[in-house]
Parts: sequence; structure tokens; C-alpha cells
Amino acid sequence: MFKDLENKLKNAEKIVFVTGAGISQESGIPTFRGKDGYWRKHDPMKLATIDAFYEDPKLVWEWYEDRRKNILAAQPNPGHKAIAELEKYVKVVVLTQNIDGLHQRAGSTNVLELHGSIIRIKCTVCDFKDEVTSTFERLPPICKCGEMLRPDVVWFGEGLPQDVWGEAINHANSCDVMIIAGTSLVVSPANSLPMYARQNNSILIEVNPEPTVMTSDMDLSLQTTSANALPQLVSILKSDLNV
Ligand code: BJW
Ligand code: ZN
Repeated sequence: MFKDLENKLKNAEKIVFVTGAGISQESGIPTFRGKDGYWRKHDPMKLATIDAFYEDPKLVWEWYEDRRKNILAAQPNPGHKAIAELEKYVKVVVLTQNIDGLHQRAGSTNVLELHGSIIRIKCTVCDFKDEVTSTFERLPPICKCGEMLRPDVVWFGEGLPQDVWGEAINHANSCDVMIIAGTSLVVSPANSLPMYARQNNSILIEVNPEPTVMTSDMDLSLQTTSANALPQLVSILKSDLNV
């Protein structure tokens, strides 16, 4: 079993990371469902659905503005940096549910944002999209067309950007190793990505201090934090890879 695992790791040509809120926890960004997670204090249906947004746009915007300030002040941690470092040795793709941009800031160049980005805004009606890092004077901000602007993120009940999701499936279908870090794997469709990788007979490795709904499906489960495990894992991969 371990010989098989070792051989597959050595010969890996493409490694895909699937990441979630837990990978940014050590950068000071709260998770959703963990201890101190957002959904422990707030009802997701009141903050992360289009109905909630139309019900109380100011409240939803205030939540995103608070998070944006925290995210812009945060720094990538050793987990993000280790993933970026691995790109020097093998093809790496990051499929992230996070909207914080920390993978890109750590240096990863091939990142697909499944749930959008907190830096981007879009109009609720017209095609207007923009990137914003400053704060708004009035909430909710209004588009030139007179309608409300919203964060360009994916809320419950909304489809993922089709092109991004299509590419994510292709990468999951064609990777040799999938490393799943810092996600509870309860939110669909992102939680189906390990199944696509499994169909390709790829190795599944999970990094999470807590067991998840898919821990028993993993080839290897590292029950520790990503800032602890990923630098070690990447250094083993670097020395194992036939590069
Ligand atoms: C560490 C760590 C450390 C801690 N190191 N690890 C009924 C009504 C409406 C929808 C549905 C429904 N039933 C099912 C659905 C589908 C729904 C869904 O999956 N719901 C489930 C929750 C039941 N999915 C959707 O709606 C998706 N769209 C969709 O399916 O479209 C098709 C469709 C369209 C139209 C009609 C019908 C279907 C969209 C999902 C969008 C998710 N949006 C959010 C918020 C927006 C972005 C934002 O503001 O940030 O995305 S919710 C939130 O969950 C956020 C995250 O990206 C996402 C995933 O969470 P994640 O990353 O896994 O975080 P946590 O907190 O859950 O886990 C953190 C983990 O880290 C834990 O395991 C810790 O142990 C660990 N950890 N410290 C490593 N240091
Ligand atoms: Zn508009």
C-alpha cells in the first residue's frame, strides 16, 4: 500500500489542491463551520443568499466590508506559501472555495476561484464588474445604471461560474494527486471534486485537524493544521518527485 503510494507520488505530473476556509484560518480569517466560524454566530440564509441580499442589502454589505478589511490586512501563511513553492517542481493547480485571494498573494499562478472573490463587485442588473480594495462611502453601493452592486461571490442557491467549474472538473479528472486542505467538504458542488479525482485513480490526501465526511475515503489523512502539514508535505513531495 505505502509502496504504491510512494511510487504514485514520485511519478506525479500534476498535483491539484482543493482548499477551503481552514487554510486561511492561520492567517487570522475565520472559517464558517469551525470553532468561532461565521455560521456559529450568523444564519447563512440571512447573509449568503440573494434573497437575504434583497431583504437587507446594507447588512450583507456590512458583513462583506468587515471581512474585506480583515482579508486585506491578512498575510498568506506557511500553508499558502508551501503550495506556491511546489509550482517550481511540478504542475500545480489550486481549486479554492476561498474568496480571499491569499493563494495568489502567496505566489500561486494557477488558481481557480470556485466561489468568486471579495475584491470583485458586480451589478445586480447590468454587466458591470470591477475590482475594489477601498471602502465604500455608502452601503449598498450603486452602479452607474442606478441598480445595486453586490460582491462577486457565489451564494447558496447560485450556480458556480460555468467556465471555472468546467475547468475545475477537468483538472480534478486529470490529476495524479489531490490534496484537500482546510475544507469541511459539506458544500456542493465543490465537495464532488475528490470523487472526480478518485475516478482518475489519483491519490487523495486530506489535511484537516478534524475528521470530515470524506476522511475515510482518503489514502492519507493528516489530522493537523495546514500551516503545519503543508510545508512538510511539500518538502517530502519535492524530494520524492522525479524532477
Ligand atoms: C483547518 C484549520 C487549519 C480549521 N488548517 N484546516 C438547500 C438550499 C439551498 C442550497 C442547497 C440546499 N441544499 C443543498 C444546497 C446546495 C448548496 C450546499 O451545498 N449546501 C450545503 C451547506 C447543504 N450549494 C450551493 O448552493 C452552491 N451552488 C449550487 O449548488 O448551485 C447549483 C444550483 C443552482 C441553483 C439552484 C439549485 C442548485 C453554492 C455554494 C456557495 C457557498 N457560498 C459560501 C459563501 C459565499 C462566499 C463567501 O462569502 O466566503 O462559500 S458558504 C461557505 O461555505 C463559503 C465557503 O467557500 C463554503 C465552504 O466552506 P469551507 O471552506 O469548507 O469552510 P468550513 O468552515 O465549512 O470548513 C473549514 C474546515 O477547515 C473545517 O473542516 C475545519 O476543521 C478546518 N480547519 N482550521 C486546516 N488551521
Ligand atoms: Zn449596473
